Amino acid sequence: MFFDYAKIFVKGGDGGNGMVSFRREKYVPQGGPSGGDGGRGGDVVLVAEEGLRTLVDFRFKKHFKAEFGKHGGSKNKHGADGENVEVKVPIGTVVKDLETDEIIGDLTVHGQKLVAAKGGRGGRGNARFASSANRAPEMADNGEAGEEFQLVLELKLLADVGLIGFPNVGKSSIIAKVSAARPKIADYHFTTIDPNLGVVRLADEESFVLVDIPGLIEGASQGMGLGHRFLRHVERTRLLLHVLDVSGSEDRDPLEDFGAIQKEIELYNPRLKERPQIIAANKTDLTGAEERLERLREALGDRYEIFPVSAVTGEGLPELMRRAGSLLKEIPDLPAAFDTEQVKLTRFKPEAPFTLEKENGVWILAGPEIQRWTVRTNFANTAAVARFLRVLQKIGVEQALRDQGAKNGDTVAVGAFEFEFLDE
Ligand SMILES: Nc1nc2c(ncn2[C@@H]2O[C@H](COP(=O)(O)OP(=O)(O)OP(=O)(O)O)[C@@H](O)[C@H]2O)c(=O)[nH]1
Ligand SMILES: [Mg+2]
Repeated sequence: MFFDYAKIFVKGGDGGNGMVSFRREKYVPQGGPSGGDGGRGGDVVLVAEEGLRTLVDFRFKKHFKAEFGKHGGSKNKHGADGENVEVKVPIGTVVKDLETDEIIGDLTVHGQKLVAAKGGRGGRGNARFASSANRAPEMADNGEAGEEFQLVLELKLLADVGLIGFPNVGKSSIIAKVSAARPKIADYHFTTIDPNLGVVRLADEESFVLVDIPGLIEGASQGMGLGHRFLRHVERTRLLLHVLDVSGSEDRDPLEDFGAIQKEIELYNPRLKERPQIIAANKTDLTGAEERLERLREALGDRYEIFPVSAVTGEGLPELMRRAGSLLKEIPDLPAAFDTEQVKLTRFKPEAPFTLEKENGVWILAGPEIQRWTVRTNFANTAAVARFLRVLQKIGVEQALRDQGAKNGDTVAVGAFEFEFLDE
């Protein structure tokens, strides 16, 4: 099985900070708190799109960041939320966390969405902190940072177009010219033993998978020259690209070649007769090609589209690939083309609220939840710090310190912030 891979970086937008401000009223030196909340950062969302066939576009764009939330304003003005960013991926894309190799999701249906990186929550403005005990709170939250991940996208490649033909007609040379595939090319038969896949990129969000099938010979349908093994690959493609050598370089007649291969694929599976097929008349750079091409056109031109090409000069290949791409849009997917075996959609694992380790006599407190609170807290503000310490107590930090043997007066470090553990 062949896979297409891409590594991408996703980051949700940071949340906007909450605002500290007070209403200004006539004759009242300081009115009530009126600092607005910060906006939410946008999410990065992966969306399954049926028009896409490969991950080739991610070779050109790998970073996806959603917009940040705006800061809260005075007069209770809520900061605007950041916009989400949608990233289109082909159906069948499996998404993994690069670090843990854990499957985060599997996009199997058109339009299915997966939030790959959540935006941070906006910080609360000081208006939200007002209480009967404190009518003029001086504190506000900072916005949370958006999540960020390195992701691996993985897609089982299913060939759309199969290159078929006799050995040595130039199938591997063609795939090497139109894709990043680098198969062995040589002037002898059966150079290719295993099929090669190549991704042909036509434009943004338009690509297809081409497979270079080993050469077929007469008797292939009977298993000659590993015919069965190779013909199985032919069966799985939606469009056949029949490569003929019109230079006569091997003293063979392209028209006879064509008939012979047609016969073999039909014998192998009669339904292959209905599979759409176009012809690449290759090696047009050699002398004598013109005349054979003419005869081919006379014999088959009304039934098949014939594209004169040269895998050596590259001439004619762009037109041929564009035509294959446009034909594919009209050809339905093969019913058996997609494996039914699917990975179940898994969610992000709930994270442990914090980690606690002792290093050089100092307790180091870390973890995503702690991280979020350190970002939100303005450590220059006593009220905010007091709340931060209450949060630590609530999520069980105090208990954990006690359980792990922390003593009165021990130093606990959270990022750049340090405090003393007082166990009473
Ligand atoms: N002049 C010329 N030579 C070509 C062209 N295409 C392929 N060749 C030559 O033909 C020979 C066979 O090419 P391959 O691409 O290996 O042919 P293949 O169809 O993959 O062959 P198998 O893997 O054996 O089935 C090589 O020597 C190529 O350099 C062409 O357009 N013009
Ligand atoms: Mg080959």
